[in-house]
Amino acid sequence: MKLYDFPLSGNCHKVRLMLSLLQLDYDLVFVNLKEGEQKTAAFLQLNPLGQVPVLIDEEVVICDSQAILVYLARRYGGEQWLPTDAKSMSQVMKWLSITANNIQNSIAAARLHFLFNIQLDLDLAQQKAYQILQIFNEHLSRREWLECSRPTIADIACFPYIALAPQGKISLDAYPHVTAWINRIKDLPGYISMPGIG
Ligand SMILES: N[C@@H](CCC(=O)N[C@@H](CS)C(=O)NCC(=O)O)C(=O)O
Repeated sequence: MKLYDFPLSGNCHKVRLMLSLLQLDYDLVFVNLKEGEQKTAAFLQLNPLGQVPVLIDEEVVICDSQAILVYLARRYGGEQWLPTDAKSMSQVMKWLSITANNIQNSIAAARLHFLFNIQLDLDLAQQKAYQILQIFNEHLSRREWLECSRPTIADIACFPYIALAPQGKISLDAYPHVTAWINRIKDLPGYISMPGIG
């Protein structure tokens, strides 16, 4: 397998973490986002959206971190990481949508502003970030994992940008159930970190 990657990307880290938890071998291909390598003709052949991560597994090319997690879980993870019964699968998928929308547009957006000087409505991003953290904290006050009483790709998909929240000047201090969940993920066998996650 080959992962087109940028080290500071939380979306790429979801995939690196999943590959490690599944103990899968792969090659990393560095895509220099700062130099615009993701917009070259060659890369756009892989992902017309011009974004990392992209995973290639033999003849299969997958873009979008959530889609890649679904692929890895189904292809290599058995029932553990993405269960196939209708209720459990829909519960896991809900969190994939939440991370791609609510987390990306709030917590991840604030981080982009401070780390890469991206101009955006910071007040709105931070306000939405605290709303979503409150929802996670309440949800995790009653369970250890987001769904299914065990780690699934729901947890892996939501983890990086929440753990990276302090880089967007969003404090996790008021969310003890979220920080306990972060620590449980860090304790998983095969866990790997990335720059910005302590
Ligand atoms: N929905 C996509 C978003 C991917 C994304 O935003 N990738 C960023 C890095 S985290 C990127 O490649 N940005 C460069 C660009 O948009 O030009 C996913 O989950 O993979």
